[in-house]
Amino acid sequence: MNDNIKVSVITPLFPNDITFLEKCYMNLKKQMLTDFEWIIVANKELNIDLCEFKDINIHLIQEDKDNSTIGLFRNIGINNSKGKYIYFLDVDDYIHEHTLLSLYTCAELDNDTVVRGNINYSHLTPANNYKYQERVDKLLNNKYIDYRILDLKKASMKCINALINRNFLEKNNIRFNETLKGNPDLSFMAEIYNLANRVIYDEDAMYVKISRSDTVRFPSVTKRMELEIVEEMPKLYIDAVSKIKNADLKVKLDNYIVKNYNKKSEVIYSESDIDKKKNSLNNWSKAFSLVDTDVFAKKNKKISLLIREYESLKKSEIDKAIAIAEKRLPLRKVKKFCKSSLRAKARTSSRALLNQFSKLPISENTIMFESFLGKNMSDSPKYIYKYLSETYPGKFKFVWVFNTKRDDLPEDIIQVQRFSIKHLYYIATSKFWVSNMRQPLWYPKRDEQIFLSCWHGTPLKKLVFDMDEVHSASKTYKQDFYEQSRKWDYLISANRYSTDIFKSAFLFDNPILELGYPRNDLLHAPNKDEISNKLKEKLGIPKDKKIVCYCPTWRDDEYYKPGKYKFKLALDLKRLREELGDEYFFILRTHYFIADSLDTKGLEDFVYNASKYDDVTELYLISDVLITDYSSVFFDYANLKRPMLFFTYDLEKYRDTLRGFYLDIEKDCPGPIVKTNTELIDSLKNFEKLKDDYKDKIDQFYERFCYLEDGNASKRIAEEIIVKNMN
Ligand code: C2G
Repeated sequence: MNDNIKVSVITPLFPNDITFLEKCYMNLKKQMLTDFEWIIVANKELNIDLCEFKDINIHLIQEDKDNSTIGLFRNIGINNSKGKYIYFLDVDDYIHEHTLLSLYTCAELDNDTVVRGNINYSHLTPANNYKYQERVDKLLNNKYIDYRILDLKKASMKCINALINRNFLEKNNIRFNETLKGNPDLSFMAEIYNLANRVIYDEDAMYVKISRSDTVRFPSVTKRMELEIVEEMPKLYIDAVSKIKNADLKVKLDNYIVKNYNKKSEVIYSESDIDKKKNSLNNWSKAFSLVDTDVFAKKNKKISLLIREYESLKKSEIDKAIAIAEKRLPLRKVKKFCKSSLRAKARTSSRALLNQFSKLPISENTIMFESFLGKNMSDSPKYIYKYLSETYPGKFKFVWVFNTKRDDLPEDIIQVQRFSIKHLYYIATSKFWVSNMRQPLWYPKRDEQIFLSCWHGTPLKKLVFDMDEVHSASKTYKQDFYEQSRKWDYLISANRYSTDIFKSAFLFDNPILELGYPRNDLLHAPNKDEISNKLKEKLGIPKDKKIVCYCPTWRDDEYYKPGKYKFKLALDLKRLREELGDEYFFILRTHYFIADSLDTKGLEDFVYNASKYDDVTELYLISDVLITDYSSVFFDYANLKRPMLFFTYDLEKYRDTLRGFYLDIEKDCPGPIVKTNTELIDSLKNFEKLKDDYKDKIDQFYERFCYLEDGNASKRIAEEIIVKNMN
């Protein structure tokens, strides 16, 4: 043992883990405990470049091993470690700055063999350490660290965030089971707990187990080996039981195997090959022969079928267990359906109905349109519909999906209520889907159908697989997106910049139609001024003032629930009216995710709330200046070559924590970045100067992003994808 190395931190590294290495290094670099070594164990063929990682003592071990397992790599780490204590850290997880020092300090108090810290589960890396300032202060001032003795019945069986005395492992020759493909922690920790005279618990030594946001490209070992891990559970349990005598631990292990059999039943019995299924059940039978009978009864006293299943397995009556499971599992599904929410019930029923409708013939001339999840009739779907309706009257059946019934639609539209039976019918039988958003995961798409995805903007904000962490409400955003976008046959792009981003951000490899945005055709209409005047009359917008259109985006971390986001207006409307009311009139429009409504009472002579107005393109047309923040609206508004302002009062947070951008907005955006109402008022008070200052930048911006827009994008895309493909 090398005296000045207090802890050996061991990290197994597999090919999908490389992307997390630097972040893990940065995390360890911040540790308050400094004299530790970081042992990284990987396969020989993995190309690992550590030359930038200079600030900590790293020991990279690369072995030429076939079917390397987590257990094997951790054992190699232990065999090559020099620290007094061993500590396991998974490369994609996070430990607070004080964690190692806190555990080490606790262990050294009474020279204990095992100290466990706390484990928190999250999909986000903690932004700071504030919560543990008191613990940090105690450590800095060598004050007593309070800990408690851990009740083994409550002890975590994970090896992460446990500081283990290395001599204790050597003396008892404790190592991981290297043959197990999944996580071998159970038997390793069971043996340690069984032999240790006590286990202490340091609640403030926090370890954050981070769920990977990108399991498509970087699935963890447990994600990749899901089926093998279930298959191995009986072996892992039997291995663990063979290493212990402690009664509390035996109860814990029994609960583990019984709970997992129940939880993974669908997986276990889904094996179609009967011999494989019986072989797997034989392993469960061997495991159950070791389980104390009363554990079954206690665990699932209500589910008599399940207990009979256990008992059959315990007596190795495999056929009988299968027969019982074939009754129990469908019953469990029905019970789950009955207990599920109305929404979940609707989804299950919809899937069943869709399966029936999918047996019907495809309707070759039917096009199903949807914009912003049924919220309105707008965006590129609207302009593709408009082109086809005007050019080919009577040729197509136009189905539009809305959340609420409308009475202002053109004659040739069939409207359906989103998720109604009629809607399900058209999902299953329409030849074409034209939508600008992701469709629900449960939509089945038939090979004969063509999904034209319009998407909804040239991106400024980092998207999907280009994002690091996901702060928005949906934690499975990346894998959901990947699954949904595999059903898109075509994706529209307004420019080369978007095409390149969509390929990387969406991992999209179907055809991208770089033909301009149909939704911007209106901005190039030959009679756009006449249309603008008519719109102002329709909306009661004054013609004798300059019109400002304020279109902010949403904030990923400010939400009530998925799809329902908060918005706090940062514009001081009263002050703006005082200072600009003679010259300007404001149109306000919140993003379609925003659930909050704007309070414009008493300001009707200065403000029009257009948040519910269908088509933002029409609002661009009647506006002399756009104000936005990080919304993609400005790429479209740039088609008009009119001035715009960027009211980015939360720029640091939005850019540096929430999303990140593809552009340097301070350098690339064709308008001033303003942070306060005062700055905004000053810019608008100097409107002519604003126009002159940014004229060149607006022209350059137009050349870079609007060069394909000529008022005929709808035509090009409708002809290419719909007219040509209609049989
Ligand atoms: N939008 C709108 N009103 C707003 C904001 C946005 O009508 N106040 C519409 C615009 O058509 C805009 C689109 O919604 O182009 C997307 O809005 P963003 O604010 O850009 O945000 P998001 O929905 O996250 O889409 O590639 C585009 C990105 O995916 C951004």
